[in-house]
Amino acid sequence: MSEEAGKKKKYSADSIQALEGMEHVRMRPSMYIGDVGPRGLHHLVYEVVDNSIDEAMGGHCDTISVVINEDNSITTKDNGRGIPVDMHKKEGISALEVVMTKIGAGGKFDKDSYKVSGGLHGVGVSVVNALSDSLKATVYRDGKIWEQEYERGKALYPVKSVGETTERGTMVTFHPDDQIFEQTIEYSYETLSNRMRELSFLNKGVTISIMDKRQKDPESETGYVGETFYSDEGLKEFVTFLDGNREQLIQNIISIEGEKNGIPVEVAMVYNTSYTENLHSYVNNINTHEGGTHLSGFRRGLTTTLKKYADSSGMLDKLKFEVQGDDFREGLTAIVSVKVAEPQFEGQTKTKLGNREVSSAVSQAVSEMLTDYLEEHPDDAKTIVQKVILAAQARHAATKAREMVQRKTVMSIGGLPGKLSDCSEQDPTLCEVFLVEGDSAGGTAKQGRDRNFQAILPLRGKILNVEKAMPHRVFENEEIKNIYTALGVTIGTEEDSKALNLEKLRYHKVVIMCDADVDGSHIETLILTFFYRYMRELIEGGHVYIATPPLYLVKKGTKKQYAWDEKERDAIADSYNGNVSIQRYKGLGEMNAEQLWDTTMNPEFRTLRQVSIENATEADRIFSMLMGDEVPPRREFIEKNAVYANIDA
Ligand code: 0RA
Repeated sequence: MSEEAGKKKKYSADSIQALEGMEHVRMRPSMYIGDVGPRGLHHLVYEVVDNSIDEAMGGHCDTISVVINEDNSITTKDNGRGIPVDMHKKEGISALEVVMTKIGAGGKFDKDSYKVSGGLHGVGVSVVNALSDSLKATVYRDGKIWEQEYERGKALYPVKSVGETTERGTMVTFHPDDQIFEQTIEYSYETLSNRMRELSFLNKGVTISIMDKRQKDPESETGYVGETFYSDEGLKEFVTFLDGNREQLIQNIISIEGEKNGIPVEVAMVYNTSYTENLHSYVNNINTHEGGTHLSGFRRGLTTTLKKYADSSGMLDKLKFEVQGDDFREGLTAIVSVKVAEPQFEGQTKTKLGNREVSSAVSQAVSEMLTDYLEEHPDDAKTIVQKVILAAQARHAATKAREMVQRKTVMSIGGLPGKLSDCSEQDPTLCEVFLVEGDSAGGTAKQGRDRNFQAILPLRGKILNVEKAMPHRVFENEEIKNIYTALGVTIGTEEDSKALNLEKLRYHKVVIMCDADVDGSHIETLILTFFYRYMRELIEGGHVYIATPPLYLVKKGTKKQYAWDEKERDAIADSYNGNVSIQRYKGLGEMNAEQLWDTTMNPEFRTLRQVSIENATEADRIFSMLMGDEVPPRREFIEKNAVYANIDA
């Protein structure tokens, strides 16, 4: 601590830059802590505690305490390594001062020790410092006690040693600035203690205590209101805590803790006798209220595993309808917690995990743990499958009632949908129907077709995503009702309300014709998903096809040729010796009736792709995996499973 002069110079030069950052935090606090109401106020505590949790996760700390002082200042203390106090090479000041006064210094300087507890928080202790009218940092490290104080983020003096110690750790006392938190600086004991309890479940083995010096409690050891949380079994105990008032259906809480593809995954789950699904998910200790990839991975793992078990157990044999994803989650309480190095948060409240890779990690972990559990606990396995069957039956009964009503209106009122332009041929084996996206393209197709054997059914915009909808909603959907009626298929027997009767199928080719763009492929996917879930027999029977409109028209003088991809386009342009005009078709609507007939509908020249289900179980897995997910992977699946064949050649 010599060379006072040189240090001072450097110190003040650096502090200009630092203060700019700190000033920005004070100018735009919401950017850093969400808001300046009670939420943001409590966020300050979480931010500091997150750093302590970080130490705990690294195995350096096992005790954290939080005290609400009489004046609503907060004191946190941990027995971690202590914030380093040595000279920071680049900044020329104590590392402690860097951590406390530099925005974005975060905590860790070495990139290797990635900060996982941060996530939504993780803006750094310096933000807390900037938003406090006073803060004092005390570090117990290398046998000494070090100290520095700040006001609104400005250091009052260089870091100094104030004594000796055998302890290790960090203590921070801060008082929120009422110039920033104008509404209130009053901390809620409930809010903070709930969060500390949650953190203790999420980080087993760490003792987290909270004490409120504003409230006396003669009964307690400390004389104040307070609690100490410690969880030996982590999420298992969390589930027990959540399900405290419910009746457990199986013997144990099923749990897993492990790493998959470098992603730490922890799951605990149990079934109870209720009918509700109770799922909670966390990323880096942050509650992801909107779910995300980890949760969808969990659902997928659960469904796949239970379904596989149920199928092989033979218990579903007598069941005449399919068991659905929801059926597996009735009465389920589960917590999924993952640690992700670079979490991407999406959604309205930025609490939805977007990282794709997490989904398969969680799903794999759940599959493995559940498979083992079911094998080792056959009684529980049976109980779960029975519960699933009951759930499916209850859902089925409710739906069936609705379907009966629908069937009357859909099937027996008779007549074909008004929007259908039918063909004149009576032999279904010779007939084709084109399902066309949008009314205008439908009009073009109607003009361009051969009305002898080609029928057109325009569909309005995006059809219902049946993966997300309850079955009764599906049967209520106008476009879907039209498809049923136009095709002439009937659904439902006494035993199986979804079974499809193809005897009266009016067209043996059902052709999906959509724009060759993103929207078009989305609609194509939605229609295929509907066929897959509700008319699988139609696909299995080889009746479903995808039309392939061209992407380009290459013209030179009177010569013209269509191209279905860039390579073909360039080849044609080359063969015309350049100087061509190229039209890019963005949609079917850009083609006239003749062009549409020539390229896409005329059996002599068109290329249809036949949709097949090569591997039904794999298809099922993929479709269910994509429940509620975005389109691209689904499209990939379809692309892979659509057999590319010029069936008319
Ligand atoms: C920077 C680097 C290291 C630890 C910390 C900050 C740290 C920050 C806080 C805030 C509250 N408690 C904390 N504990 C640690 C790494 C220390 C090392 O490498 O020795």
